[in-house]
Amino acid sequence: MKLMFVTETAEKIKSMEIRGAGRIAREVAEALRRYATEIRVGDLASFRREMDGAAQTLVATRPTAVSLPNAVHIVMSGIERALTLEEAQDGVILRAEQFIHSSQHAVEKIAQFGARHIRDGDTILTHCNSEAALGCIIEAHRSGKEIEVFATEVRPRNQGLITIRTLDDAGIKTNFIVDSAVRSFIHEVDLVIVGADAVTVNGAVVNKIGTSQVAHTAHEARVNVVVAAETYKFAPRTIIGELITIEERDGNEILADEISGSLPHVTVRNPAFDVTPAEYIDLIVTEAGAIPPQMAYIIIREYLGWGIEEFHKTFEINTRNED
Ligand code: RUB
Repeated sequence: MKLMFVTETAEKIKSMEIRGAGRIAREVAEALRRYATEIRVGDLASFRREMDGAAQTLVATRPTAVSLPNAVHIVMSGIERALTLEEAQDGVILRAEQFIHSSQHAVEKIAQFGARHIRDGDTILTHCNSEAALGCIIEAHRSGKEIEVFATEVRPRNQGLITIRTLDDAGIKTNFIVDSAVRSFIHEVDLVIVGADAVTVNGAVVNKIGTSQVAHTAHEARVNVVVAAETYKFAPRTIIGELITIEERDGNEILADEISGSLPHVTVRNPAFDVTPAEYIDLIVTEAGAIPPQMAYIIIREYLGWGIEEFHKTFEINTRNED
């Protein structure tokens, strides 16, 4: 009896009406909160079953942004320990509200910390549309620094358009360029700031396709690369070697079916994200402070509460169950 809005939220995430890793996480927490509030079940076991079903529907929408399973994990944690239906329900509602609030707070904190890395007179390049990255740029402008921005177009979904509208609304001088023009302009750029969909234990950053090219170009030109990422974008399961799945979307986002259909030897490939290795990243700004990418494990352990011993415990339990 999945309530409509859970499937609606899932559809909006799939179609990218709801997009951006932070927003996806908050909308998912809100969908679980509403589900827990409005669901009509008679006992604890049914509540757990229903909530698990809703969580699975939401997690299955897009595979890359780890903020999504992390948000679900945070909101659903404790549901197993609850002794009554009411306790389980209240717990989900409370954790969802807390997550949404702390996520908004994290974006504000990152804006303050990130803005300190922007100097008066800097030209910044950003790729895709990241509220965390834009927060830093807008905060630097708000605090009186004179800055200029290069924003990429972001093929195929043109998230760059959302970015330039936001920058324009803030009154920030902005240059709009095609993705392939980054190397032509990198010598006019002092700093690259991007967001993240996932940060792995070895400090690699998964973000919109093209980010690794931007970072590689910046590295070659000795331009610093800053990643703005809330702690819930760090990927705990990379500790045990799990890889981040890179979403590959429909080719018709790049080339209309009627054209590709007439080209039998052509396959359109459309990965939505890529991986930037830690060596091309100077700093990751989180709400807990700015860290070098090599310190990603500390964030996973201290802020998400997943140390390697957690996995040992899980494995022990699993092994015991199999005995
Ligand atoms: C969005 C994207 C953004 C990150 C971070 O990709 O790659 O850079 O999600 O964004 P898509 P934020 O448009 O495919 O969702 O800082 O807003 O969480």
